[in-house]
Formats: sequence, structure tokens, C-alpha cells
Amino acid sequence: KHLFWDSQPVPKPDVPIKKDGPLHQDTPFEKIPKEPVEIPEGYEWCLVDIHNDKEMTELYTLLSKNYVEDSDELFRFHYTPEFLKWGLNPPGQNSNWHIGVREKSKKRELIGFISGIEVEMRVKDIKKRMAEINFLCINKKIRKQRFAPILIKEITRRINLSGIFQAVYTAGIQIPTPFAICQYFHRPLNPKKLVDSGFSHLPPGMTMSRLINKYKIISDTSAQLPGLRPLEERDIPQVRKLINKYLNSRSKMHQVFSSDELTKHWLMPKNNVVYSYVVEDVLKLGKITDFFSFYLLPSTVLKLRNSDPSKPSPKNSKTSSSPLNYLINSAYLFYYGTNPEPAANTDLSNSEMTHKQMNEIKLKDRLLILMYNCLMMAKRENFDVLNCVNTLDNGMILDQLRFGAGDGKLHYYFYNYVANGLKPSDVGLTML
Ligand code: EN5
Repeated sequence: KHLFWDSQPVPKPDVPIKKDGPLHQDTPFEKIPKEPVEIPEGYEWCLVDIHNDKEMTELYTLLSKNYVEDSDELFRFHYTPEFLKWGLNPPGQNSNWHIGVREKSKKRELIGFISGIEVEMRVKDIKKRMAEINFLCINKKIRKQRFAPILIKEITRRINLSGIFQAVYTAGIQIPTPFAICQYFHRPLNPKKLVDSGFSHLPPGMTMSRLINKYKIISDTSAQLPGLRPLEERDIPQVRKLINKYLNSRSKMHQVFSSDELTKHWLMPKNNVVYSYVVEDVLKLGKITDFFSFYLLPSTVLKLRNSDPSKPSPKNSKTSSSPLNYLINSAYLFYYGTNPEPAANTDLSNSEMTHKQMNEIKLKDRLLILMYNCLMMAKRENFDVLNCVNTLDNGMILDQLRFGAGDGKLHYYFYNYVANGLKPSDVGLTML
């Protein structure tokens, strides 16, 4: 059934592998092919230059017409050119890993793409340089021609030539073999627009005004954390420490924020791309106690159910107006961290509760406040919904903050690596 994946260094479903670690040893440089993988007649390899606006527009167009959709083909991810430039350009990235396929015709249309960036990962007790693979996309008109395996083999070859033999990637679909299967959750901020677009439904017996009330975000100063403000460059060293410490103690696989430069790239606020906030201690000015971030990833509404196509489409702030060209502005929870006050050395010997349990409760209380503030900031920036998966500590806050399960799943994979027994809450890596 999975002819390609059967030939690849990934675990076989139903064949447990006892030991964690690589599936095969590193290939010596001499044994790695120096020529590109062969490509079908009529097509050629190219690089997509992310600093060239014309080529970025081509990539943006390919993805906005052909990339990931939900299972009912109602919505499609709409990554913007600014977003793609950010996502593909972290410090130290390799331009050789932005691989395109073009038709050999006069138009030389871009019909395929795959990308990798280098990340330092920690998986349990092992630190390893890996490639993070994303944005694999083939034009719909040549699906079924088996281009994906060719793109995967070619990027693997180029990554191997750089001395890297492991990769991490995510997908909505299940292939052999995920190490974690996570669930998407959604927190409506603009419930009326979500219902109008078919993103969510008015539950039976519910009125629109009651729905709006259910998802109202109180954003007066009494609800807002004192000291909450956008992340600034001077905060980067502290935020880097905070995020590494948080991920280290709360997850078993995550990216290491190995330099200030890298941290700055991923977290400094960029309008319409990434939004980051810190909580500055009001008593010790300059000291950062918490932070959170989210990114903008709109989805195109592909079809409108239960609506008269002759009627004008819903009009909304951040959207364009033609009927089948309007967007849901989704915020995706990105990185966050908090520096919990160590629990006071209370004598718990007569209590049912352990220190560990007490610390978990304190952490949950803090995260609820922090994530409510996250919802406030996303609402203020006019987002329609805040999305996340149940990785890391997200599971602690979903119910109370009125997130609901979506119909999508996110599967996490390693290439040429095994890590047994990871639960969604052990996963600390968030991909774009
Ligand atoms: C790239 N490295 O399925 C990998 N999205 O739930 C990318 N559903 O938006 C992998 N079907 O549930 C991406 N609304 C994998 C995800 C692909 C996209 C996808 C799902 C995630 C999604 C929405 C729309 C469903 C439309 C019909 C959904 C319900 C929201 C509702 C709000 C109120 C509380 C209950 C839930």
C-alpha cells in the first residue's frame, strides 16, 4: 500500500522497535550521490530564491492553489509571501534546501516544491541536528504522477550531503509511522464569521447572540495581566532562557533555541506574520516572567454551503470581497513559557497532595491566565479564531478557555529516527 515508504528508513506500522535512535548509520560522504535524483521527461529541478519577489510570488501561488485542505475541501491554507520568507529564512538556513520543480515548457511553470531548514532538536536525552521538512506541494494537475517521492529523495540527498541524516515533519494525513498523533483545537473569536463561512456550526438550540456571548473576550484592564506588552529586542536573551528552560522541563522533544539570533528570528513581532508578548514583572522592571506567541495563517474559504451564490459574500475586515476569495484569519498558538514561582516549602506530609501535584496546579492556573491574555491579544488584532494542537501543556487549558476539538489531526514524524512512547503532551516542537 505504501510502496515508497516501505523503502524508506521509517518504522513499519505494527513492528515495534525496541531501541530509540537512528534506523541506519550515517552514510559516508563518498557514498552519497553527487547528481540530482532523476526527474520525469519534461520537468526540471530549480531552486526557489526566497529573496526574489517574483519567485516568492510563484511559490505563494503554487501553495495557495494546491496546498493543504481540510477533509471536506472547504478550506485551504493561505500562507502569505511575507510568512513564507520568514519561515524559510532562519539564520544559517541552506538556500539549497528550497527545492522546486518546473515544467520545461516556455512558461517554466513552478509545479512542485519541498523545503527544509536546519534545527537543533532535543529528543529525550539526545541532542541532534535535524532537518525540519515543510511545504511539500505538487500542483493538483499532476498529482498521481508520483512526484512527492522524487522530491523527498532529492531533499534527503542534499541534506545528507550536509552531514545530516535525520528529519522531523508533520502531516494531516497518516503515513508510516507517526510517533505522536495530535488533535487540533479551535477557540472562536469571531463566531458569526466562523458560522457564516462553514468553519463551525450553530449548535442545535443555540442562537447566534448566545453563541457570540459564549465566546466573548473580556479585555478590560482588570482581566489583563499587569506588565503585558509586545516582545522587544532587549527581552530576547531572557526569553531565550525562559523558552529553553520551559521546553526542557515540560517536553521530551523540542527545538533548542541555540542562539539569541535564532530566538529573535522566530519570536520578534512581525506584522501579519508573528505576534509575541511578554509579561514584565511590575516590581522588578526588566524581568520577564512569561511570554507567548502566535502566528497568522489564513485559510481560503473554497465553497460556501447553505448560501445563495447570487448574494454578496460576508464582508470582513482583513478579507477581500469576491465570493470565493475570502479568508478566515486564524491565529496559531506558537511558543510560550512561564517561569513558575517554586512552590513554597509548605509541609505537605499530612496532605493528600505531593509537591509535584501542587506545582502542576500552580502551573495550570498561570497558563489559564496567560492563554486568556493570548486570546485577548489575538482578538485585539482582529483574528477570527485561535488554533492549537494538544501538544505540550495545551491540554491543561483547552476546556476552561472554551476551545473545541476540530475535525483535523496533526501527525508528527521522524525520518531515520525512533523515539518510543511519546504522548502529544511530550511534544514541544511547533511547526509552521
Ligand atoms: C505541514 N507541515 O484539517 C502539515 N484543519 O481541525 C500541515 N477544521 O480547520 C498539516 N471539515 O474543525 C495540516 N471547525 C493538517 C490540518 C489540515 C487542515 C484541517 C482542521 C483542524 C480544521 C475546522 C473546519 C472544518 C470544516 C469541515 C473545524 C470546527 C470548529 C469548532 C469551533 C467551536 C468549537 C468546536 C469546534
